[in-house]
Amino acid sequence: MKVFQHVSDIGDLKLALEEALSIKKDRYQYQGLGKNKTAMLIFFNNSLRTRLSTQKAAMNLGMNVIVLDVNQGAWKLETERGVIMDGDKSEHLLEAIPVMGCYCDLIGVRSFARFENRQDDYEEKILNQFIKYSGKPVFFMESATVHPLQAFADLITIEEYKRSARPKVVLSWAPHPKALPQAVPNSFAEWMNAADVDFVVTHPEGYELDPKFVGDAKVEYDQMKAFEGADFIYAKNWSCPGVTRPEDYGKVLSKDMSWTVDSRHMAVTNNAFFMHCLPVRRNMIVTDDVIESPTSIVIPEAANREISAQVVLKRMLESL
Ligand code: AN0
Ligand code: CP
Repeated sequence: MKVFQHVSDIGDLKLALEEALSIKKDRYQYQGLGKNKTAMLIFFNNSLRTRLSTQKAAMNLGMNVIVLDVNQGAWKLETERGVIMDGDKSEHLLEAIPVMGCYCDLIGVRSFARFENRQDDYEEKILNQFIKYSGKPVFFMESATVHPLQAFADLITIEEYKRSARPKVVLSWAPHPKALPQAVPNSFAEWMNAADVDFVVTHPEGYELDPKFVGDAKVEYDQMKAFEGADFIYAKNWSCPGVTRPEDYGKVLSKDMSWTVDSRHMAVTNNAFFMHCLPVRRNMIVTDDVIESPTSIVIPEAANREISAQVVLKRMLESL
């Protein structure tokens, strides 16, 4: 695997899940694979889980790890070509990327949507430059439009907790004070569409996800109706994807607190498990009692980030 961006990059999902569960049983079984290999993790944005779980996964494989917070100590980077660099940016991405590539065997990059220009974000302008100029396999650690390590961990979690062959999984928009990217819901939708689940998306009007990711998944605008009989509730805020009105891209269109997942919502489900990628704002996205309830699986879900990262790194190491 040279790029990990879309669900299609992982190949057969059943095989990937089997591999994940086998690694979870013995996460040190491939310790020799990463000997004298270096993973470089580049962060343009904050992280807790991605940073720690990916480092842990690399160490489980016997790799060395280098982590760079671009905004803490590195030179400020220009990303546009053709700019006269007489401002505060000291270095261009076009030099920085191949230099980073010199010091490692695999590169992971986190670079969120900037919300300046929908086309730039949806064309993955930053990550594509890493693919093009680093000379190394690149895995996405949340880009402008996708968060595949999260979606893979979510799928592993659903596989572990499901009580029926084809569970009903509901992705629900929930309110948040600030504009958040669409990467998590985009990838979740893409992966759920590829998995053996009954997938439903619910959100207020105007929050329609890009068809490239949501495909022909069922969209139900009535949140309570969507929740009926659900086996898994996956809550997440996202800002306007700008599908129907491009001028609204990245805007907060609603802060409707009736969409906060609470016990009234959970009561109509099939005793559903509650999921969220974290970090989560309590009593905005979900109430204290729901996230603290016995059916909340947000911690095991986060734990599976180590496993999804390890499958991806293992496959990249195997194809070096
Ligand atoms: C980010 C997001 O919504 O994309 C990261 C989630 C994994 N969340 C925040 O910035 C709060
Ligand atoms: N879920 C997730 O990616 O968390 P971090 O932003 O803390 O890495």
